[in-house]
Amino acid sequence: MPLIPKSHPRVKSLLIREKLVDGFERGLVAKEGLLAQGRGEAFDYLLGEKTGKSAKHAIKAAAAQLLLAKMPVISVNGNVAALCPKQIVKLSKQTKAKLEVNLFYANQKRKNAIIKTLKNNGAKEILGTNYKTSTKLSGIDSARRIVDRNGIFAADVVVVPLEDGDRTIALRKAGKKVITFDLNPLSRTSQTANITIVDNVTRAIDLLINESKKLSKKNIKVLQKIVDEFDNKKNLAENVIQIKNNLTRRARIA
Ligand code: PTJ
Repeated sequence: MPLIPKSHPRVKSLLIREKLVDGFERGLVAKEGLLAQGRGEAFDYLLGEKTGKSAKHAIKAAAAQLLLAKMPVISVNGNVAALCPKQIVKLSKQTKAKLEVNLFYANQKRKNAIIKTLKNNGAKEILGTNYKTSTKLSGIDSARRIVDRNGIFAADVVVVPLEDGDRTIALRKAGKKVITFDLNPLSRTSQTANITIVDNVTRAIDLLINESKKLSKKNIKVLQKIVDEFDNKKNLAENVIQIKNNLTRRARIA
């Protein structure tokens, strides 16, 4: 019998870790994905392991941006497939976004395992698997440059959760709006995306699904106003202040 209730943030964090390790054992997650999880956990701890006001603000802007999109695409990597496959599929249905598997550490076996997981969770069409429709996105050195001509390449809005390196800048240069989930407000991806949700994807994704559902009743003008009024740099700075305040509070307690 656990001494701490399951709803306690520390227990939740351990459950998320277990999901990722399980995903690694099932061949979904790259070895490096375990390191990414560790980095994320550290930032989650500093953020207080809860969805802050700034994250909620970014979630609202992201929902509006997705609903305004003509062709939104959600890019799926190993960590996301292990942590929240059901919700990723639900978000794609709610916002009419396509799903495309796009890996940094490219590996066909892992790609197949991710596709199987997404299908088991209700996905119908998954892009990123057909070499006949694949093309290259310029400005990226990694395997992430291989994208689907009918997916990320043609998209106007791309969701890139738990992202590394230089892809966000390349997507922006290609004229796309980029939404990311990243617990590190200082990462290159966070700093270069149009909308950065600084929260654990496992918490924020349900909120994004709900917000998209709520905002789907609003007209284009209202949605555009939400997007136009959102300032990512300001929002990121607020997240950094949240970390600073948490640290100060914890240091006082200690
Ligand atoms: O499956 P692949 O081959 O595409 O590889 C995926 C990983 C995640 C290994 C790859 O994209 C990578 O190496 O990413 P990075 O450079 O470690 O960046 C991941 C970012 O996501 C870091 O800033 C982490 O803090 C953040 N992060 C980790 N876990 C979570 C998270 N953000 C939100 N929710 C999380 N659960």
